[in-house]
Amino acid sequence: MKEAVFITFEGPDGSGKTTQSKMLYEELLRQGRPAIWTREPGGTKSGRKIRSMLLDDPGVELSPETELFLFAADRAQHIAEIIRPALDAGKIVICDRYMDSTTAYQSGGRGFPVEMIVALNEYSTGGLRPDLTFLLDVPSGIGLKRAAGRKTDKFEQESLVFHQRVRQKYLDLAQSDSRIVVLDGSAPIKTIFQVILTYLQNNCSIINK
Ligand code: Z5A
Repeated sequence: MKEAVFITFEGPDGSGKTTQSKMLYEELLRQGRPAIWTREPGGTKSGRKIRSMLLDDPGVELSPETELFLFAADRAQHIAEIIRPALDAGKIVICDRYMDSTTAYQSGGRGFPVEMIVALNEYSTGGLRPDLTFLLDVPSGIGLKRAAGRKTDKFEQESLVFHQRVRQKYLDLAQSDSRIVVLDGSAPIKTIFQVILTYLQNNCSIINK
């Protein structure tokens, strides 16, 4: 496997991506590795404005096409401003959601043709793919229940069927791409993190044994 320096975390709502990606980031810092943690949408200043439009601005209605292009725009800026410079500076980049989210939500969830999404992802990322992706898989009901305790955003208000299609698209992606490692997101937090550490210790050199 190519050395993992660009690692993404993916999964349905409430699957534990933020929890696990931040734990990995903190472990890397603890071990003295140069690392950054970032997320999509909203990893840049302009991205935070885009995030608000996409997720929780009550006065904004977006067509599915506009939504799709805003996610792509957020990502293009995120790469230009944060991800590429960090990778060029030799840092490990941990990113909470990236291009697979667009495939899962806008193709799986919204129903855009997958070939078009793959082409848009390719264009908006300039071909920058993660070296490794951890997919936290949870049954849709569990993820939504975890997310329900907080202020809900536009996606969390979608139907259970929408979220089941998102989950299935993620699993289809994982089947077709060995970059994606599927983890049981319904296991306890510490257990999942141990699986991540063991995977990294066995497959790349960014974590000490
Ligand atoms: N979206 C899109 O459509 N297209 C795109 O291209 C992109 C995104 C990039 C972004 O919201 C929304 O945008 C997202 C997809 C869409 N849909 N939604 N909603 P976001 O990133 O801000 O929201 P999210 O991804 O859904 O994050 P989240 O709800 O915060 O979930 P999470 O990061 O996977 O989970 P968490 O914050 O780590 O944990 C949630 C709660 O569960 C928390 O209380 C934890 O303590 C608890 N938790 C975590 N792990 C466990 C375990 N293992 N057991 C028990 N409890 C746990």
